[in-house]
Amino acid sequence: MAVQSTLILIKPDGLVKSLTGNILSRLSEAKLIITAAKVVRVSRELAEEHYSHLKGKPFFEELIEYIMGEIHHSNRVVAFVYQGDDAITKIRDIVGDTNPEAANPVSIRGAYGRITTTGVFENVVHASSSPEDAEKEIKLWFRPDEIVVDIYPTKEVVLNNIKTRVWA
Ligand code: DAT
Ligand code: MG
Repeated sequence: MAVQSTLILIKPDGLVKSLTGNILSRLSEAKLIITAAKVVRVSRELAEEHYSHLKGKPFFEELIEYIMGEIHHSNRVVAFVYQGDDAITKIRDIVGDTNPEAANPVSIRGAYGRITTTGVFENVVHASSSPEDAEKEIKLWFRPDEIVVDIYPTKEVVLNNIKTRVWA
């Protein structure tokens, strides 16, 4: 058994269906710890980078619109990092297969997901599927100081001339 970290996203359909509590209850069965959590407004750039491995697929554009919340009129997802022994497999087992109609009916996707008439897999949650994917995805969605444990190597930099937003 290896200690792993994995990225979970509650997608816009999970949020508009008010499933956050149900999903977190199911995920807690894995007996892992949450090391990061936040609500994220999803830009097109973030969406396309997250799904870069699917660029060119016929469903790519709808997938991007879905994760950006355009289909559900809700431009946000909730992102978590979970950590623990075999976290990636344990979470994927609870989450279920990619296709919600093929997923085990007691999995999150099997219980709450659906395929739309235009063929979008509205599968409620994202969960990393390998250590390599988890590293790419955690680094994409979180900065090092947003995670309460050290997972990947970091470096300190001094930034000058960076435009950022502060409280007025
Ligand atoms: P997963 O989300 O289970 O890791 P993936 O990485 O292969 O699956 O694909 C990412 C998302 O893309 C998936 O959650 C739903 C969508 N998708 C994948 N294959 C699809 C297909 N054949 N038709 C429609 N959507 C699909
Ligand atoms: Mg995947």
